Amino acid sequence: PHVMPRPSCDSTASQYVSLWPLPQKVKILDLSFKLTSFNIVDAKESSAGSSCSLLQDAYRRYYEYMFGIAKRQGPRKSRLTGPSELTELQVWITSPDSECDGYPSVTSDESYELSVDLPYAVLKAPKVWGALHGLETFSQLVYEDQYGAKSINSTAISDFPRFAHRGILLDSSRHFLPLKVILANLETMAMNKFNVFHWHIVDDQSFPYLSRTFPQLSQQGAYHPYTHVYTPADVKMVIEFGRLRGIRVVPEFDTPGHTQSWGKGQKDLLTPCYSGSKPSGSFGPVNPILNTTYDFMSQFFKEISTVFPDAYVHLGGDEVDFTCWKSNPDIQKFMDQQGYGQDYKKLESFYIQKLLDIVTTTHKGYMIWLGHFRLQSPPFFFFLLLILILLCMCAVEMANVTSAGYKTLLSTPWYLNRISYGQDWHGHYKADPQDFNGTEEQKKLVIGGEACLWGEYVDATNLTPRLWPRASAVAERLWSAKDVTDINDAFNRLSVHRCRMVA
Ligand code: CP6
Repeated sequence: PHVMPRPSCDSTASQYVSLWPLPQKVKILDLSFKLTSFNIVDAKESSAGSSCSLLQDAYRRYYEYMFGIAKRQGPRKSRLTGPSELTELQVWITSPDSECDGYPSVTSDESYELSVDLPYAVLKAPKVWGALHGLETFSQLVYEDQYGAKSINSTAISDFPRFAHRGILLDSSRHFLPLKVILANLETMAMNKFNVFHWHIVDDQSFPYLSRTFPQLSQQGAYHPYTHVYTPADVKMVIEFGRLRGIRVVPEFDTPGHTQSWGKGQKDLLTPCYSGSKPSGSFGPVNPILNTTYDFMSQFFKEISTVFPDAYVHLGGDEVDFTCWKSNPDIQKFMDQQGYGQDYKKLESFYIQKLLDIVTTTHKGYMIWLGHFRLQSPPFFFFLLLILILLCMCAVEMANVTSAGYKTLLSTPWYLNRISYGQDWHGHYKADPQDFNGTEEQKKLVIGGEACLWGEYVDATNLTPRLWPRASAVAERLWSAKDVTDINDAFNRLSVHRCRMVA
Protein backbone atom coordinates (compact mmCIF):
# COMPACT_ATOMS: atom_id res chain seq x y z
CA PRO A 1 0.00 0.00 0.00
CA HIS A 2 2.81 2.46 0.69
CA VAL A 3 4.97 3.59 -2.15
CA MET A 4 8.23 4.65 -0.60
CA PRO A 5 11.06 6.32 -2.45
CA ARG A 6 13.76 3.80 -3.17
CA PRO A 7 17.26 5.08 -2.68
CA SER A 8 19.03 4.94 -6.00
CA CYS A 9 22.00 2.68 -6.39
CA ASP A 10 24.56 5.43 -6.88
CA SER A 11 27.19 6.02 -4.25
CA THR A 12 25.44 8.95 -2.54
CA ALA A 13 22.72 6.54 -1.43
CA SER A 14 24.91 4.89 1.17
CA GLN A 15 25.62 7.97 3.25
CA TYR A 16 23.35 6.83 6.01
CA VAL A 17 23.81 3.71 8.03
CA SER A 18 22.53 0.66 6.27
CA LEU A 19 23.78 -2.34 8.20
CA TRP A 20 22.11 -5.65 7.25
CA PRO A 21 21.39 -7.79 9.18
CA LEU A 22 21.35 -5.32 12.05
CA PRO A 23 24.05 -6.13 14.64
CA GLN A 24 23.04 -6.82 18.25
CA LYS A 25 24.66 -3.64 19.57
CA VAL A 26 25.63 -0.65 17.46
CA LYS A 27 26.88 2.80 18.39
CA ILE A 28 27.81 5.13 15.57
CA LEU A 29 29.15 8.62 16.31
CA ASP A 30 28.91 11.72 14.17
CA LEU A 31 32.68 11.67 13.71
CA SER A 32 34.05 10.55 10.38
CA PHE A 33 37.44 9.32 9.25
CA LYS A 34 38.88 9.19 5.75
CA LEU A 35 40.16 5.96 4.28
CA THR A 36 42.66 7.29 1.74
CA SER A 37 45.51 4.96 2.56
CA PHE A 38 44.01 1.95 4.22
CA ASN A 39 44.98 -1.66 4.94
CA ILE A 40 43.51 -4.69 6.69
CA VAL A 41 46.19 -6.42 8.76
CA ASP A 42 46.64 -9.08 11.44
CA ALA A 43 46.89 -7.71 14.96
CA LYS A 44 50.23 -8.62 16.57
CA GLU A 45 48.43 -10.49 19.36
CA SER A 46 46.23 -12.50 16.97
CA SER A 47 46.35 -16.30 17.15
CA ALA A 48 45.84 -16.41 13.37
CA GLY A 49 48.65 -14.77 11.44
CA SER A 50 49.80 -14.55 7.85
CA SER A 51 49.66 -18.36 7.62
CA CYS A 52 45.86 -18.27 7.92
CA SER A 53 44.91 -18.21 4.27
CA LEU A 54 41.20 -18.06 5.11
CA LEU A 55 41.74 -14.63 6.69
CA GLN A 56 44.26 -13.37 4.12
CA ASP A 57 41.81 -14.32 1.39
CA ALA A 58 39.00 -12.50 3.22
CA TYR A 59 41.14 -9.35 3.65
CA ARG A 60 41.77 -9.29 -0.09
CA ARG A 61 38.10 -9.90 -0.89
CA TYR A 62 36.80 -7.19 1.40
CA TYR A 63 39.51 -4.75 0.32
CA GLU A 64 38.30 -5.20 -3.24
CA TYR A 65 34.67 -4.74 -2.17
CA MET A 66 35.50 -1.44 -0.51
CA PHE A 67 38.10 0.06 -2.82
CA GLY A 68 37.83 -1.84 -6.09
CA ILE A 69 40.68 -3.86 -7.50
CA ALA A 70 43.20 -1.00 -7.10
CA LYS A 71 46.43 -2.40 -5.74
CA ARG A 72 46.60 -2.81 -2.03
CA GLN A 73 48.82 -0.40 -0.13
CA GLY A 74 52.24 -1.66 0.80
CA PRO A 75 53.56 -0.90 4.28
CA ARG A 76 53.08 2.82 4.75
CA LYS A 77 56.19 4.93 4.28
CA SER A 78 56.58 8.42 5.72
CA ARG A 79 53.57 9.76 3.83
CA LEU A 80 51.77 12.27 6.03
CA THR A 81 48.28 11.33 7.07
CA GLY A 82 45.73 13.87 8.17
CA PRO A 83 44.36 14.00 11.69
CA SER A 84 41.17 12.23 10.74
CA GLU A 85 42.60 9.47 8.62
CA LEU A 86 42.04 5.84 9.48
CA THR A 87 44.88 3.76 8.07
CA GLU A 88 44.37 0.29 9.47
CA LEU A 89 41.88 -2.34 10.51
CA GLN A 90 43.64 -4.77 12.82
CA VAL A 91 42.06 -8.21 12.98
CA TRP A 92 42.64 -9.96 16.27
CA ILE A 93 41.65 -13.60 16.81
CA THR A 94 41.57 -13.91 20.58
CA SER A 95 41.09 -17.63 21.20
CA PRO A 96 44.27 -19.79 21.08
CA ASP A 97 42.61 -21.99 18.43
CA SER A 98 41.45 -19.69 15.64
CA GLU A 99 39.82 -22.65 13.74
CA CYS A 100 41.42 -21.22 10.60
CA ASP A 101 41.84 -24.63 9.01
CA GLY A 102 38.63 -26.15 10.36
CA TYR A 103 35.06 -26.28 9.16
CA PRO A 104 32.26 -24.21 10.62
CA SER A 105 29.69 -26.13 12.66
CA VAL A 106 26.40 -25.56 14.45
CA THR A 107 28.35 -24.79 17.64
CA SER A 108 30.86 -22.38 16.06
CA ASP A 109 31.47 -19.11 17.86
CA GLU A 110 30.46 -16.44 15.32
CA SER A 111 30.68 -13.43 17.63
CA TYR A 112 32.87 -10.38 17.05
CA GLU A 113 33.53 -6.90 18.34
CA LEU A 114 34.36 -4.02 16.09
CA SER A 115 35.80 -0.71 17.18
CA VAL A 116 36.34 1.94 14.53
CA ASP A 117 38.45 4.65 16.13
CA LEU A 118 41.88 6.31 15.92
CA PRO A 119 44.71 5.42 15.73
CA TYR A 120 43.35 2.23 14.15
CA ALA A 121 40.20 0.16 13.95
CA VAL A 122 40.15 -3.19 15.74
CA LEU A 123 38.11 -6.27 14.92
CA LYS A 124 38.22 -8.77 17.79
CA ALA A 125 36.78 -12.26 17.45
CA PRO A 126 37.38 -15.53 19.31
CA LYS A 127 37.40 -17.49 16.03
CA VAL A 128 37.85 -16.76 12.34
CA TRP A 129 34.08 -17.19 11.82
CA GLY A 130 33.33 -14.05 13.84
CA ALA A 131 36.11 -12.20 12.04
CA LEU A 132 34.49 -12.98 8.67
CA HIS A 133 31.18 -11.52 9.86
CA GLY A 134 33.01 -8.51 11.30
CA LEU A 135 34.75 -7.82 7.99
CA GLU A 136 31.37 -7.89 6.26
CA THR A 137 30.00 -5.43 8.81
CA PHE A 138 33.04 -3.17 8.48
CA SER A 139 32.61 -3.07 4.70
CA GLN A 140 28.96 -2.07 5.16
CA LEU A 141 30.03 0.92 7.27
CA VAL A 142 32.19 2.39 4.51
CA TYR A 143 30.58 5.12 2.42
CA GLU A 144 31.63 7.88 0.04
CA ASP A 145 31.47 11.47 1.26
CA GLN A 146 30.16 14.32 -0.88
CA TYR A 147 33.49 14.50 -2.73
CA GLY A 148 33.58 10.75 -3.35
CA ALA A 149 36.21 10.05 -0.70
CA LYS A 150 35.85 6.71 1.11
CA SER A 151 34.86 7.39 4.70
CA ILE A 152 33.78 5.61 7.85
CA ASN A 153 32.33 6.91 11.11
CA SER A 154 33.61 6.25 14.58
CA THR A 155 31.71 3.09 15.54
CA ALA A 156 31.46 0.47 18.26
CA ILE A 157 29.72 -2.82 17.49
CA SER A 158 29.24 -5.94 19.54
CA ASP A 159 27.59 -8.71 17.60
CA PHE A 160 26.54 -12.36 17.60
CA PRO A 161 23.77 -14.37 15.91
CA ARG A 162 20.40 -14.99 17.54
CA PHE A 163 20.22 -18.45 15.90
CA ALA A 164 23.09 -20.85 15.16
CA HIS A 165 21.57 -22.32 11.98
CA ARG A 166 20.75 -19.79 9.26
CA GLY A 167 20.28 -21.61 5.98
CA ILE A 168 19.40 -21.32 2.33
CA LEU A 169 18.06 -24.31 0.41
CA LEU A 170 18.81 -24.53 -3.30
CA ASP A 171 17.41 -27.30 -5.48
CA SER A 172 19.77 -28.50 -8.20
CA SER A 173 17.57 -31.37 -9.37
CA ARG A 174 14.51 -29.74 -10.92
CA HIS A 175 16.89 -27.56 -12.91
CA PHE A 176 20.63 -28.04 -13.01
CA LEU A 177 22.40 -25.09 -11.40
CA PRO A 178 25.85 -24.37 -12.89
CA LEU A 179 28.70 -24.28 -10.39
CA LYS A 180 29.20 -20.54 -10.79
CA VAL A 181 25.56 -19.88 -9.87
CA ILE A 182 26.02 -21.83 -6.65
CA LEU A 183 29.26 -20.01 -5.85
CA ALA A 184 27.71 -16.60 -6.55
CA ASN A 185 24.90 -17.53 -4.20
CA LEU A 186 27.37 -18.47 -1.46
CA GLU A 187 28.95 -15.05 -1.88
CA THR A 188 25.57 -13.35 -1.43
CA MET A 189 24.82 -15.59 1.55
CA ALA A 190 28.01 -14.32 3.21
CA MET A 191 26.85 -10.72 2.66
CA ASN A 192 23.74 -11.65 4.65
CA LYS A 193 25.54 -13.70 7.35
CA PHE A 194 23.81 -16.93 6.32
CA ASN A 195 25.91 -19.89 7.45
CA VAL A 196 24.32 -23.06 5.99
CA PHE A 197 23.94 -24.05 2.35
CA HIS A 198 21.30 -26.81 2.36
CA TRP A 199 21.99 -28.49 -0.96
CA HIS A 200 18.87 -30.30 -2.19
CA ILE A 201 21.11 -31.88 -4.75
CA VAL A 202 18.97 -34.72 -6.20
CA ASP A 203 15.25 -35.41 -6.54
CA ASP A 204 12.76 -37.10 -8.90
CA GLN A 205 13.71 -35.03 -11.93
CA SER A 206 17.49 -35.53 -12.04
CA PHE A 207 20.50 -36.93 -10.22
CA PRO A 208 23.40 -34.54 -10.87
CA TYR A 209 25.62 -35.81 -8.01
CA LEU A 210 28.49 -37.82 -9.48
CA SER A 211 29.02 -40.69 -7.05
CA ARG A 212 32.41 -42.43 -7.16
CA THR A 213 30.83 -45.62 -5.78
CA PHE A 214 27.77 -45.58 -8.07
CA PRO A 215 28.72 -43.51 -11.14
CA GLN A 216 25.76 -44.91 -13.07
CA LEU A 217 23.38 -42.88 -10.86
CA SER A 218 24.35 -39.62 -12.58
CA GLN A 219 25.38 -41.37 -15.82
CA GLN A 220 21.73 -42.44 -16.21
CA GLY A 221 19.91 -40.04 -13.89
CA ALA A 222 21.37 -36.61 -14.65
CA TYR A 223 19.89 -34.34 -17.32
CA HIS A 224 23.24 -34.77 -19.09
CA PRO A 225 25.92 -37.25 -17.98
CA TYR A 226 28.88 -34.84 -18.42
CA THR A 227 27.67 -31.24 -18.51
CA HIS A 228 24.88 -31.43 -15.92
CA VAL A 229 26.72 -33.17 -13.10
CA TYR A 230 28.66 -32.14 -10.01
CA THR A 231 32.00 -33.93 -10.10
CA PRO A 232 33.95 -34.65 -6.91
CA ALA A 233 36.11 -31.61 -7.78
CA ASP A 234 33.00 -29.41 -8.16
CA VAL A 235 31.65 -30.55 -4.80
CA LYS A 236 35.06 -29.89 -3.19
CA MET A 237 35.04 -26.39 -4.63
CA VAL A 238 31.56 -25.62 -3.28
CA ILE A 239 32.59 -26.87 0.17
CA GLU A 240 35.85 -24.87 0.24
CA PHE A 241 34.24 -21.71 -1.19
CA GLY A 242 31.66 -22.01 1.57
CA ARG A 243 34.22 -22.71 4.31
CA LEU A 244 36.18 -19.58 3.36
CA ARG A 245 32.98 -17.63 4.06
CA GLY A 246 31.97 -19.48 7.23
CA ILE A 247 29.25 -21.43 5.42
CA ARG A 248 28.49 -25.10 6.04
CA VAL A 249 27.39 -27.33 3.18
CA VAL A 250 24.66 -29.77 4.26
CA PRO A 251 23.68 -32.14 1.43
CA GLU A 252 20.20 -33.58 1.18
CA PHE A 253 19.62 -37.02 -0.32
CA ASP A 254 15.86 -37.30 -0.10
CA THR A 255 14.45 -40.84 0.26
CA PRO A 256 12.28 -42.95 0.15
CA GLY A 257 10.09 -40.59 -1.93
CA HIS A 258 11.35 -38.08 -4.51
CA THR A 259 13.68 -40.74 -5.91
CA GLN A 260 12.52 -41.34 -9.51
CA SER A 261 15.93 -40.34 -10.90
CA TRP A 262 17.73 -42.85 -8.66
CA GLY A 263 15.87 -45.70 -10.36
CA LYS A 264 17.43 -45.03 -13.75
CA GLY A 265 20.94 -46.01 -12.67
CA GLN A 266 20.22 -48.42 -9.81
CA LYS A 267 18.22 -51.52 -10.72
CA ASP A 268 15.70 -52.86 -8.14
CA LEU A 269 16.09 -49.86 -5.84
CA LEU A 270 12.57 -48.53 -6.43
CA THR A 271 9.29 -50.33 -5.78
CA PRO A 272 7.64 -51.72 -8.94
CA CYS A 273 4.05 -50.50 -9.08
CA TYR A 274 1.32 -52.93 -10.08
CA SER A 275 -1.76 -52.51 -12.17
CA GLY A 276 -3.98 -55.37 -11.08
CA SER A 277 -1.81 -58.48 -10.89
CA LYS A 278 0.89 -57.26 -13.29
CA PRO A 279 3.74 -54.75 -12.89
CA SER A 280 2.65 -51.56 -14.62
CA GLY A 281 6.18 -50.62 -15.67
CA SER A 282 6.27 -47.57 -13.43
CA PHE A 283 8.05 -47.26 -10.11
CA GLY A 284 7.30 -45.76 -6.73
CA PRO A 285 9.37 -44.87 -3.64
CA VAL A 286 12.50 -46.80 -2.61
CA ASN A 287 11.67 -50.46 -2.00
CA PRO A 288 11.78 -50.84 1.78
CA ILE A 289 11.43 -54.63 1.94
CA LEU A 290 14.66 -55.70 0.17
CA ASN A 291 18.01 -56.26 1.89
CA THR A 292 19.72 -55.01 -1.28
CA THR A 293 18.15 -51.59 -0.66
CA TYR A 294 19.91 -51.27 2.68
CA ASP A 295 23.20 -52.62 1.31
CA PHE A 296 23.04 -49.91 -1.32
CA MET A 297 22.15 -47.17 1.19
CA SER A 298 25.03 -48.25 3.48
CA GLN A 299 27.57 -47.93 0.69
CA PHE A 300 26.06 -44.74 -0.66
CA PHE A 301 25.93 -42.87 2.65
CA LYS A 302 29.41 -44.11 3.55
CA GLU A 303 30.64 -42.24 0.50
CA ILE A 304 28.54 -39.17 1.34
CA SER A 305 29.98 -39.10 4.86
CA THR A 306 33.50 -38.79 3.46
CA VAL A 307 32.73 -36.37 0.61
CA PHE A 308 30.83 -33.86 2.81
CA PRO A 309 32.73 -32.82 5.94
CA ASP A 310 29.73 -31.34 7.76
CA ALA A 311 28.53 -33.23 10.84
CA TYR A 312 25.01 -33.47 9.38
CA VAL A 313 23.27 -34.85 6.31
CA HIS A 314 19.65 -34.20 5.43
CA LEU A 315 17.72 -37.40 4.68
CA GLY A 316 14.51 -35.91 3.31
CA GLY A 317 11.68 -38.29 4.17
CA ASP A 318 9.00 -35.89 2.91
CA GLU A 319 5.91 -36.46 0.78
CA VAL A 320 5.98 -40.25 0.45
CA ASP A 321 3.24 -41.43 -1.89
CA PHE A 322 1.80 -44.75 -0.66
CA THR A 323 -0.24 -45.68 -3.76
CA CYS A 324 2.57 -47.67 -5.41
CA TRP A 325 3.43 -49.51 -2.20
CA LYS A 326 -0.29 -50.35 -1.84
CA SER A 327 -0.42 -51.82 -5.35
CA ASN A 328 2.57 -54.14 -4.89
CA PRO A 329 1.73 -57.72 -3.69
CA ASP A 330 5.20 -58.31 -2.19
CA ILE A 331 4.84 -55.15 -0.11
CA GLN A 332 1.38 -56.26 1.00
CA LYS A 333 2.79 -59.63 2.08
CA PHE A 334 5.53 -57.86 4.06
CA MET A 335 2.95 -55.59 5.70
CA ASP A 336 1.00 -58.67 6.83
CA GLN A 337 4.13 -60.39 8.17
CA GLN A 338 5.07 -57.28 10.15
CA GLY A 339 1.52 -56.85 11.43
CA TYR A 340 1.30 -53.34 10.00
CA GLY A 341 -2.25 -53.92 8.64
CA GLN A 342 -2.98 -51.09 6.19
CA ASP A 343 -0.89 -48.53 8.07
CA TYR A 344 1.70 -47.53 5.48
CA LYS A 345 3.04 -44.86 7.87
CA LYS A 346 4.48 -47.83 9.79
CA LEU A 347 6.26 -49.09 6.69
CA GLU A 348 7.61 -45.59 6.09
CA SER A 349 8.89 -45.46 9.69
CA PHE A 350 10.43 -48.92 9.29
CA TYR A 351 12.45 -47.64 6.33
CA ILE A 352 13.42 -44.32 7.92
CA GLN A 353 14.56 -46.02 11.15
CA LYS A 354 16.81 -48.41 9.25
CA LEU A 355 18.24 -45.51 7.26
CA LEU A 356 18.88 -43.47 10.41
CA ASP A 357 20.76 -46.44 11.87
CA ILE A 358 22.87 -46.70 8.70
CA VAL A 359 23.71 -43.00 8.78
CA THR A 360 24.50 -43.14 12.50
CA THR A 361 27.19 -45.76 11.80
CA THR A 362 28.88 -43.22 9.50
CA HIS A 363 29.18 -40.90 12.55
CA LYS A 364 26.94 -38.23 11.09
CA GLY A 365 23.97 -36.47 12.57
CA TYR A 366 20.85 -36.16 10.46
CA MET A 367 17.93 -33.88 9.72
CA ILE A 368 14.57 -34.79 8.23
CA TRP A 369 11.50 -32.95 6.98
CA LEU A 370 8.40 -32.75 9.10
CA GLY A 371 4.89 -31.66 8.26
CA HIS A 372 4.95 -32.49 4.57
CA PHE A 373 2.17 -34.59 3.16
CA ARG A 374 1.65 -35.37 -0.47
CA LEU A 375 -0.95 -33.04 -1.95
CA GLN A 376 -2.99 -34.42 -4.82
CA SER A 377 -3.03 -31.08 -6.68
CA PRO A 378 -6.16 -29.59 -5.10
CA PRO A 379 -8.25 -26.89 -6.84
CA PHE A 380 -6.84 -23.40 -6.44
CA PHE A 381 -9.16 -22.23 -3.66
CA PHE A 382 -8.46 -25.31 -1.58
CA PHE A 383 -4.79 -24.89 -2.30
CA LEU A 384 -4.91 -21.40 -0.75
CA LEU A 385 -6.84 -22.76 2.20
CA LEU A 386 -4.27 -25.51 2.57
CA ILE A 387 -1.43 -23.00 2.62
CA LEU A 388 -3.19 -21.16 5.44
CA ILE A 389 -3.77 -24.36 7.37
CA LEU A 390 -0.16 -25.42 6.85
CA LEU A 391 1.13 -22.03 8.08
CA CYS A 392 -1.08 -22.31 11.13
CA MET A 393 -0.16 -25.97 11.67
CA CYS A 394 3.47 -25.02 11.47
CA ALA A 395 3.26 -23.35 14.91
CA VAL A 396 1.55 -26.47 16.25
CA GLU A 397 4.23 -28.59 14.62
CA MET A 398 7.00 -26.54 16.22
CA ALA A 399 5.35 -27.00 19.61
CA ASN A 400 5.02 -30.77 19.06
CA VAL A 401 8.55 -31.39 17.82
CA THR A 402 10.23 -29.37 20.55
CA SER A 403 8.07 -30.92 23.28
CA ALA A 404 9.41 -34.30 22.10
CA GLY A 405 12.90 -32.90 22.74
CA TYR A 406 14.07 -32.59 19.13
CA LYS A 407 16.08 -29.66 17.87
CA THR A 408 14.18 -27.95 15.09
CA LEU A 409 14.42 -25.49 12.22
CA LEU A 410 11.64 -23.37 10.76
CA SER A 411 11.22 -23.13 7.00
CA THR A 412 7.49 -23.24 6.13
CA PRO A 413 6.93 -19.44 6.05
CA TRP A 414 10.10 -19.02 4.00
CA TYR A 415 9.40 -21.01 0.82
CA LEU A 416 10.73 -18.28 -1.44
CA ASN A 417 9.82 -20.21 -4.60
CA ARG A 418 6.25 -19.01 -3.89
CA ILE A 419 5.80 -15.52 -5.29
CA SER A 420 3.13 -12.87 -5.46
CA TYR A 421 2.92 -9.30 -6.65
CA GLY A 422 4.52 -6.53 -4.59
CA GLN A 423 6.69 -6.47 -1.51
CA ASP A 424 6.16 -9.98 -0.21
CA TRP A 425 9.25 -9.76 2.00
CA HIS A 426 7.10 -8.19 4.76
CA GLY A 427 5.55 -11.54 5.63
CA HIS A 428 8.92 -13.29 5.56
CA TYR A 429 10.32 -10.56 7.81
CA LYS A 430 7.54 -10.90 10.39
CA ALA A 431 7.67 -14.69 10.79
CA ASP A 432 9.54 -15.71 13.93
CA PRO A 433 10.79 -19.26 14.66
CA GLN A 434 9.99 -18.90 18.37
CA ASP A 435 6.40 -17.70 17.98
CA PHE A 436 4.60 -20.82 19.18
CA ASN A 437 3.12 -21.93 22.48
CA GLY A 438 5.88 -23.65 24.40
CA THR A 439 8.21 -23.50 27.38
CA GLU A 440 11.57 -21.71 27.45
CA GLU A 441 13.24 -25.12 27.09
CA GLN A 442 11.21 -25.83 23.98
CA LYS A 443 12.15 -22.48 22.45
CA LYS A 444 15.84 -23.17 23.06
CA LEU A 445 15.46 -26.27 20.88
CA VAL A 446 14.70 -24.03 17.90
CA ILE A 447 18.19 -23.61 16.50
CA GLY A 448 17.26 -21.50 13.47
CA GLY A 449 15.63 -21.71 10.10
CA GLU A 450 16.03 -21.90 6.37
CA ALA A 451 14.82 -19.98 3.36
CA CYS A 452 13.97 -22.56 0.66
CA LEU A 453 14.08 -21.99 -3.06
CA TRP A 454 12.49 -25.08 -4.58
CA GLY A 455 13.55 -25.42 -8.19
CA GLU A 456 10.46 -26.40 -10.22
CA TYR A 457 10.31 -22.91 -11.75
CA VAL A 458 13.84 -21.71 -11.00
CA ASP A 459 17.03 -22.06 -12.98
CA ALA A 460 20.21 -20.06 -13.52
CA THR A 461 18.29 -17.34 -15.40
CA ASN A 462 15.95 -16.34 -12.56
CA LEU A 463 17.50 -17.71 -9.38
CA THR A 464 19.22 -14.56 -8.16
CA PRO A 465 16.31 -12.11 -8.47
CA ARG A 466 13.84 -14.63 -7.02
CA LEU A 467 16.00 -15.28 -3.97
CA TRP A 468 17.49 -11.83 -3.29
CA PRO A 469 16.78 -9.52 -1.60
CA ARG A 470 13.80 -11.57 -0.32
CA ALA A 471 16.06 -14.00 1.53
CA SER A 472 17.69 -11.01 3.24
CA ALA A 473 14.48 -10.57 5.27
CA VAL A 474 15.00 -14.10 6.61
CA ALA A 475 18.67 -13.34 7.25
CA GLU A 476 17.83 -10.47 9.59
CA ARG A 477 15.16 -12.49 11.42
CA LEU A 478 17.69 -15.25 12.08
CA TRP A 479 20.65 -13.02 13.01
CA SER A 480 19.32 -9.89 14.72
CA ALA A 481 17.65 -9.46 18.11
CA LYS A 482 14.00 -10.60 18.38
CA ASP A 483 12.78 -7.01 18.81
CA VAL A 484 14.27 -5.82 15.51
CA THR A 485 10.90 -5.59 13.73
CA ASP A 486 10.50 -1.99 12.47
CA ILE A 487 9.46 -2.51 8.87
CA ASN A 488 10.16 1.09 7.78
CA ASP A 489 13.65 1.06 9.21
CA ALA A 490 14.16 -2.34 7.62
CA PHE A 491 12.98 -0.98 4.26
CA ASN A 492 15.52 1.84 4.32
CA ARG A 493 18.40 -0.40 5.26
CA LEU A 494 17.36 -3.21 2.93
CA SER A 495 17.12 -0.84 -0.05
CA VAL A 496 20.77 0.14 0.40
CA HIS A 497 21.78 -3.44 1.13
CA ARG A 498 20.15 -4.47 -2.14
CA CYS A 499 22.33 -1.94 -3.95
CA ARG A 500 25.41 -3.52 -2.38
CA MET A 501 24.29 -6.96 -3.54
CA VAL A 502 23.59 -5.67 -7.05
CA ALA A 503 27.07 -4.14 -7.10
N1 CP6 B 1 10.35 -31.10 -3.29
C1 CP6 B 1 10.61 -31.87 -2.24
C2 CP6 B 1 9.43 -30.09 -3.17
C3 CP6 B 1 8.77 -29.85 -1.96
C4 CP6 B 1 9.12 -30.69 -0.90
N2 CP6 B 1 10.01 -31.69 -1.06
C5 CP6 B 1 7.81 -28.75 -1.82
C6 CP6 B 1 6.48 -28.93 -1.41
C7 CP6 B 1 5.60 -27.88 -1.31
C8 CP6 B 1 6.02 -26.60 -1.65
C9 CP6 B 1 7.30 -26.39 -2.08
C10 CP6 B 1 8.19 -27.45 -2.15
N3 CP6 B 1 9.21 -29.34 -4.28
N4 CP6 B 1 11.52 -32.87 -2.36
C11 CP6 B 1 8.55 -30.54 0.45
C12 CP6 B 1 9.60 -30.34 1.47
CL1 CP6 B 1 4.91 -25.26 -1.58
